[in-house]
Amino acid sequence: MNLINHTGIALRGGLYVVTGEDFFAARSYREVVSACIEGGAGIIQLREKNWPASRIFEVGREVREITHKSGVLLIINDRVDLALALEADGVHIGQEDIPLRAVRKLAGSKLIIGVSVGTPEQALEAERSGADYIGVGPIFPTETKKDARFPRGLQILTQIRQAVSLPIYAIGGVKLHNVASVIRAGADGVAVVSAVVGAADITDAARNFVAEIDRAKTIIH
Ligand code: TZP
Ligand code: MG
Repeated sequence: MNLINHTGIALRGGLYVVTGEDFFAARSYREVVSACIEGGAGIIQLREKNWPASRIFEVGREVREITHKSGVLLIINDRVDLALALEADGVHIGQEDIPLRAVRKLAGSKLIIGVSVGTPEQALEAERSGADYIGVGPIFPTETKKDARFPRGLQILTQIRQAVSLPIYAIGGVKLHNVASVIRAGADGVAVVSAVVGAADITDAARNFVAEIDRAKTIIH
């Protein structure tokens, strides 16, 4: 895994929690994000597809404060402008967002840039264009992303692991029972929405994920 990225912040895999207020069951952003961090999440991605920028900024400021205090990375979904304005650690873009090279031009070395990929070709292109990590998926079926492509299965992780040296986060339908399989297939970490932020006990869920990732890694190495 290539740990040196544009910002100098090392990405070591582990638990990467992606938000979505729809799953919070009336709990606040503060409560949910704090619980994720207490459970050991190393990265929080603020992802609210249907919110106006003003609301993302407002909530983002609160999340920035919480993540900053605890040394957890904050990544903003889609919007490089909001990531810069919030002094987040990074931005996450998909294949249909502003192209990576253009985002890098705007962000320079201020932001980690993560890219969603679904094929080895997209992974190679992301690496060549200066991505700092990739999200690979959807690995398993998921109800969370309505426009998600077909599940790629574990073999895509192995193929992409062979193609690039970027840190890989597996996403899509990742649950406690299949975490070990995605790590074994080549992922460095897992990006999870519903199984963490939708859990009745978020701290406990995050803690279990972290333990399972660590366990899977010791078995491999
Ligand atoms: N990108 C690919 S699948 C997905 C995203 C954002 C949703 C993952 O959500 P869940 O609830 O962990 O399956
Ligand atoms: Mg996007």
